[in-house]
Amino acid sequence: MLARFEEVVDADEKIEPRDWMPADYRRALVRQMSQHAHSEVVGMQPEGNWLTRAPSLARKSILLAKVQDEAGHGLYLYSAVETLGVDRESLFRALHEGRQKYLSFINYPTPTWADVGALAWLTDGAAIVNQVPLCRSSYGPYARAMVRVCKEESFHHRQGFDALWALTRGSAAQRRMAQEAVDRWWGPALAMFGPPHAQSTHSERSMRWRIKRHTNDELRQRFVDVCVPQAEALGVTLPDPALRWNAERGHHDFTPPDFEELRRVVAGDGPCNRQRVAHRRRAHEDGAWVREAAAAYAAKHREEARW
Ligand code: FAQ
Repeated sequence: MLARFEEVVDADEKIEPRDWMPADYRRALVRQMSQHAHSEVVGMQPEGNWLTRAPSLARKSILLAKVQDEAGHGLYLYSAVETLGVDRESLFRALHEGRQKYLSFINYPTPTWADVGALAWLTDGAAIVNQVPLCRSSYGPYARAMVRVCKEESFHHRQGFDALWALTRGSAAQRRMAQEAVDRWWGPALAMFGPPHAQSTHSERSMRWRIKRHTNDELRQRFVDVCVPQAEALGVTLPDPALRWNAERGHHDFTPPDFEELRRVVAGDGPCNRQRVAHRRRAHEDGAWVREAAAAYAAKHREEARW
């Protein structure tokens, strides 16, 4: 069975929920996909914070659509994790009890409207670089969920760029606000890709199983190379004096993010960790009656269908 599993993975075909898979492969998927689902759902908070204060009706509608998309991504991903035999309630419990993680950047605040633009331009941009290869992940339900997610992330990225574009073409105060927000989000966006390869505990195995396709460092480099011309078009400076084109490597040199800070934020000590998890727990408790009503409605229909 192991030989058959490896044959399918090596041939770049998909493993499906009905197929036999090694217990460690299943565990690796549950870990990464549930963290991914949690990131989408908790990730609604930094921008949700600005829904009632968006500068125009058009900006509000766009932001509302984006935040709702994140909830949808969470749903695709929780459903995909359920195909591995893990129920959704237990995933929520793990998140609320701090046993499962979500991505580090979500633990940073969005103090100005420009942060909403910078957050989306940089972290949705990073999410696209990370997630496009996941569309070819070896686990079918994960790969298929990613195709839809990536299409929506492109809109998210674009609307962040557009919000910054408007600010960088505005008054001196607006240009300053945009630059300061980019200064705040550059580091967290670079750190999103995870620890350097030498310190990555899961990469080797996840790459062998084709759950992920590239090292964290390869994706981080790709992200930097993509961002530089976009920053030039926007007219903002990326806050790294070491950032320059290296013709020999065919890539930009850059200063790596502060991995010690990443470690602290992942361990629960970022600027907004406690606030994000407390808010998530409260939202879950407040929504209990909706889940109960939906379950009762579904049960009633099942009963009627039997008759
Ligand atoms: N934050 O061995 P590796 C979005 C953990 S959100 C927190 O390198 P791996 C919505 C890692 O889990 C985008 N923890 O791990 C949005 C592991 O811990 P563990 C969601 C991190 O798995 C956008 C340990 O460190 N996308 O789009 C981080 O091979 C904008 C060792 O690390 C995904 O989730 C981190 N940054 O590589 C909302 C992508 N980095 O489990 C609002 C899917 C590492 O042993 C605005 N995930 N860790 O306790 C992945 O691609 C991978 O899991 C990585 C990490 C690349 C995150």
